[in-house]
Amino acid sequence: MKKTILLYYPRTNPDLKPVYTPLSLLCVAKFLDKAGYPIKIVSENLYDDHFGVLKESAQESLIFGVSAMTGYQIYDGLKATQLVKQANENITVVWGGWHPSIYPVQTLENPYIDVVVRGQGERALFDIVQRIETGKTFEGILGVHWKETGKIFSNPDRFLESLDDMPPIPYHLIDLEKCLINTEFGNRTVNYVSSVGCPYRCGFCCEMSVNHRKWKGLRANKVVEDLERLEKEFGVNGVSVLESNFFVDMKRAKAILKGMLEKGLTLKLGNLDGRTKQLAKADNELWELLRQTKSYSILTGAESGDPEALEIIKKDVSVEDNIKFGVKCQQYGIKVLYTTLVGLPFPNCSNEELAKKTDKQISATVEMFDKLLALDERCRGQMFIYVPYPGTPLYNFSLALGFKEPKNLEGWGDHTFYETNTPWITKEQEILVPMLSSYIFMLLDSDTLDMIKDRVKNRFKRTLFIFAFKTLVIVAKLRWKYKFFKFPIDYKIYRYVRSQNKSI
Ligand code: B12
Ligand code: SF4
Repeated sequence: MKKTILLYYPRTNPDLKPVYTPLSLLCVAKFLDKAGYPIKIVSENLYDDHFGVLKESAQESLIFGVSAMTGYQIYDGLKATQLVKQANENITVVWGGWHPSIYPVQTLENPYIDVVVRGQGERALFDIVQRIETGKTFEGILGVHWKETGKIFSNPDRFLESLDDMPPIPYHLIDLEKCLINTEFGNRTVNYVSSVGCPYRCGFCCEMSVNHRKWKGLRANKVVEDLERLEKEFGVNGVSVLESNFFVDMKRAKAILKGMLEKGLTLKLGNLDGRTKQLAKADNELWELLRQTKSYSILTGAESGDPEALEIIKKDVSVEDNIKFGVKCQQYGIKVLYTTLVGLPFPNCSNEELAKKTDKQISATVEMFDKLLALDERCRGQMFIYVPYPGTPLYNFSLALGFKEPKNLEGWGDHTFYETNTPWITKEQEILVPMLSSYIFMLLDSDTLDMIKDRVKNRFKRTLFIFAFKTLVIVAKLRWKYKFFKFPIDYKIYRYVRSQNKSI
């Protein structure tokens, strides 16, 4: 009998319980599931006592796979790995995902980790399992680093493989009901992925070093089949498409939308990721199809209202592209989630110069948002303080400017985007940016209240909550109108209330 493949999706945020579909693990299980291996995917939202489940399942499992982005997932993933290794010292521990892909050797230097998969994991994990079963080494499995008698070995990179030759995402492996979330576009929304990679070169993004500017999209008819299955089998009414760039192949994007119409699908797509310049130039057929399928929202990295910042990022879009795109979305009734970054690392600048540049980036971005958010009150702005992520072009600039790099895997577990890591950000900027992003912009988004009010279960408390929320919306609108962000007493009260009610 085949032994169990045990997979763990660690928590991403120290304060919030995960609610997501563990997409990366469902994907790496594709071939193993097809070949009949028993697979157990564990995450905090799937099991109440998730560490208890890991401990118990470790004994009968062949392999323990962990997925990790840089940051808190490493901390939580290491806790789980130690626990599993203590329960079964013969289990092979495999780490994959973005962080191990960038730092395979440092990841393997951790005594509990045996194998690292760089990049796409579907076929690599299947091959690893086969080799363990037949007692062979991992030599020749593309994209794999491994440890043997204390020495680290590596195989060449695995370049992106077509998704068309893979089995569909095996959603049946988890209790999907526990991963359905309430979004603006459906109270039974699930995460889905239809492509991998991105051909662009943004300086803060690790796509380039992990996927080498390649992109592969699942054939349109297969995407439509997946969507049909999600709607008919699982009763899904919203699909959050989580990938780097949905719109790289416009013909494919249109064929997916046409296919949805032909099949009469009613689920709504949301968070479709795309670039403002390409979308602003897209023909009306695409926009019409987005409207007809009632596609709800596009997520785009507008990045900045400051041309100097766009230049250093090598975003290859202009502020005008961002505005043109916003106007197009407004014409076709599509909500936009705009992400932006401030506090970028310009080489050879002092901390004072960088702080001044950051102020300029904040003002220019606020000015851009003034135009973009006025187009549609559902639009959501987001502004993050730049966090250096390894494997990105801007990372080396940050090191030269005094960013202190963690020296081992445990250290990367403390590297979070919730705290400022760069020395040039001032205390005022540290308060203003999150105030704009997670308070003012959140309140200006007219969808927010509907999306979160049901999280307050008690009817009386819900009525109070709605009243308080609407009052804060008035305050936020006034602050935004006059661009007055001083004396943030309202923001401090809001943060206090939130810290006491983490479910909201
Ligand atoms: C959804 C998402 C999130 C969600 C994750 C929750 C969830 N489960 O849905 C949330 C909102 C929490 C999130 C947060 C953040 N994210 Co994010 N996120 C993504 C996004 C858009 C999709 C992830 C996804 O599901 N992809 C689909 C799956 C199938 O792909 P995958 O995860 O890459 O998995 C494949 C391989 O990596 C590998 N693999 C993965 N795990 C494993 C495990 C094993 C055992 C094996 C063998 C292989 C393997 O095989 C898989 C199949 O081929 C990616 C971009 C992207 N294109 O992936 C960014 C991305 C992962 N996020 C990123 C960042 C920077 C963040 C944030 C830090 C910043 C921010 N401002 O948002 C935060 C904080 C997270 C933290 N560390 O605490 C970066 C990662 C940088 C890094 N060094 O880790 C990415 C790559 C975006 C980017 N291009 O810069 N994110
Ligand atoms: S930021 Fe977006 S557009 Fe730029 S390289 Fe990364 S995924 Fe591509």
